[in-house]
Amino acid sequence: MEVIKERFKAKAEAAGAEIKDLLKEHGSKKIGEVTLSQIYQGMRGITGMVTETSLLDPKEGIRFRGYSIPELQQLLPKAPGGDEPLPEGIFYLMLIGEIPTEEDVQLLTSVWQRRSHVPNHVFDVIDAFPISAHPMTMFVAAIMAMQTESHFAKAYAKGINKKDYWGYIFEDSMDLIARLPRVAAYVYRRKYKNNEHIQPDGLLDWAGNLAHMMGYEDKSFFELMRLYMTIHADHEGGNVSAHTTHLVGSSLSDPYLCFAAGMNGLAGPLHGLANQEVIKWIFEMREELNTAKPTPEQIAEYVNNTLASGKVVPGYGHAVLRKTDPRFTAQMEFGKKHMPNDPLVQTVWNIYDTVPPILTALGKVKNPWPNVDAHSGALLVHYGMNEYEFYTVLFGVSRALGVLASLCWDRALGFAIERPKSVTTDSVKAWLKGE
Ligand code: CMX
Repeated sequence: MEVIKERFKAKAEAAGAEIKDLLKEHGSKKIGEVTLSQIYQGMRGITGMVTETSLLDPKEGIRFRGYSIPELQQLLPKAPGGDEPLPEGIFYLMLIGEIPTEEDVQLLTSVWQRRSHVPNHVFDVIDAFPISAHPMTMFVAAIMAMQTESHFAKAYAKGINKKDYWGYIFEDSMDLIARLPRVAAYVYRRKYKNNEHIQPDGLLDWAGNLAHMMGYEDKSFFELMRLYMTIHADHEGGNVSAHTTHLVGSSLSDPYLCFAAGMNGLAGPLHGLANQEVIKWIFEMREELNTAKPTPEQIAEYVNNTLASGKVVPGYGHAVLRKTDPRFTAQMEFGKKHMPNDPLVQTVWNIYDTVPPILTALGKVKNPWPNVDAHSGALLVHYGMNEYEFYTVLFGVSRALGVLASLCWDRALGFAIERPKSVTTDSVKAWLKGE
């Protein structure tokens, strides 16, 4: 681990020096303007923070350190005999800024295996919930329970130089990422599999082990988990889970507190919970229509009914993207390869043909195209994972890679506590009158 930590330190020091010079020369330049509408409408389009790990282009989709998802599917190391990238690789890329070698990825796999021990009290916390509790609630509570292990919190209490913050944040982030598959699998098996748990397999990679501990042994499910964990990892800095983690971190909360906060945001239906909403919505559609594969006409009618009842079509639309999400496309390719005849997967594709023109016709939806959540559930159901309330936990395990790599950068670059200005409508009215 020391090798990766040293590499990160060298990269962050060089970046820090570059940013210092950049601000010295250009610090007073304007990067944008803010309209009154924007501050009332979710700050959409306001450039207001730096996130080094990935950048979202409205037309092209996400790029991780400059690389698109199809490029990463080519370039990142794979498991032996596998076709999909190992998520260890995308974490390395986001943290260090370079495509990792096979050895770099193997090193991360073995470090995360070694650090994956979860203290018993964390399981006690999960066990204390009624079985009816939402898996995201158990997941977040377990993350909070693990905060007892924070190196940063302990060191800060003793007193540390601010130049050393990043090192503790780095160690906590590694521990937390290493532990998440065990925690997620425990939540899954507690809630859905009679509390019968499966021990980690010391020979498996991070995502493979998650699949194994959840109880799925099909090798193509391992591949799905590797792809899933790679493509959900990061989506630049302004989305709710990334921004929350970053914001909470700016007050020097440790990575456990920051990540738990971010996960509370991911649990909202307009963000990460949309993946469960999509499958719930399709299951309800099939039940109402009494068919496993509704026709395009039936889908169109169902979509119109959804809209008429004042609901959103889950899995469609995006605050920044203005085309089909490449994460949707990557999952569609996976579906074509592994399960082209699955009726649920085909329904997802029929919805893709049907929904965009309907949303476009509304005239107000800025992006009628599918996002990542429109596809993920159908792939999971194919392997028998019907428990859709659990899907956001999987999203969360993956999201840790991006938001925690970012948190390491935040502290290494010494970013300040976030404190944007807010106004009241009365103060806006006074400002408009020139008072
Ligand atoms: N179905 C119906 N209406 C939609 C819609 C959809 N899928 N997407 C947007 N709209 C509506 C909005 O509700 C809004 O309506 P009002 O003016 O009546 O309030 C109008 O279109 C304009 O919204 P927008 O500017 O296009 O979208 P926003 O940036 O405000 O919101 C998002 C983006 C994702 C919250 C929204 O598209 C949505 O609710 N989609 C469905 C939920 C979803 O799939 N979320 C997952 C996003 C990905 C993720 O974070 O995981």
